[in-house]
Amino acid sequence: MSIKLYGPRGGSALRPHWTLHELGIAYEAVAVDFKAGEHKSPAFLAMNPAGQVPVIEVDGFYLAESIAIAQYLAEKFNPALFGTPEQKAKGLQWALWIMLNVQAGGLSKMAMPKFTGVADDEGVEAGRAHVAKHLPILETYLGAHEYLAGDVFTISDIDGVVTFGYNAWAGFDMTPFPNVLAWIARCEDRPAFKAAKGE
Ligand SMILES: N[C@@H](CCC(=O)N[C@@H](CS)C(=O)NCC(=O)O)C(=O)O
Repeated sequence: MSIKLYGPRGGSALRPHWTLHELGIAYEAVAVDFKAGEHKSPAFLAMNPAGQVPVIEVDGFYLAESIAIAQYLAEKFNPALFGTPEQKAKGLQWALWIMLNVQAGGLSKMAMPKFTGVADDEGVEAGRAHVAKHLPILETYLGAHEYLAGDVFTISDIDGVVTFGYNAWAGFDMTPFPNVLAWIARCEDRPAFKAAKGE
């Protein structure tokens, strides 16, 4: 079987890198040259019309969107990484909640000036207020549960933890959220995370 993953070991593309390492599946990591506009080339757009990484290619099957890729890989190679149907559903509930309430309108808004080079103090403050409003909900949940699905690590923890990786650019102060920080540390301590990052 031939597996190629297009995209760096960071940002959204870290989700499928980490998932493949959790699954112990050998693959080829393919770098995409953003500066040369490779992600907008006809060859790349044929793989993903959205012109974004990550994209995975498995024996001629192409798939984009990091959460969809991670779900597909777990489904194909080891569904145990989902846990029970209830754990799978509960984990997905939280992974989606994090993406919709912490990333969208929050961390991504705070990080935008770092990517565009255009200052936007109002946008950064709105993003900060958005995260501050929602994060206590996750903090309370993780005070009672070790992982998003409950007591076991699942694919949803990969989805959720990678979202918080955007804080490297956003700079949201996480110190009032020790349960969230402990969960991130617990997940990032996994050998597969370190291997995915190339550490
Ligand atoms: N929702 C997508 C987001 C993918 C995404 O934003 N990729 C960025 C890099 S982290 C990208 O390719 N940006 C280039 C562009 O949008 O032109 C996913 O999770 O896969």
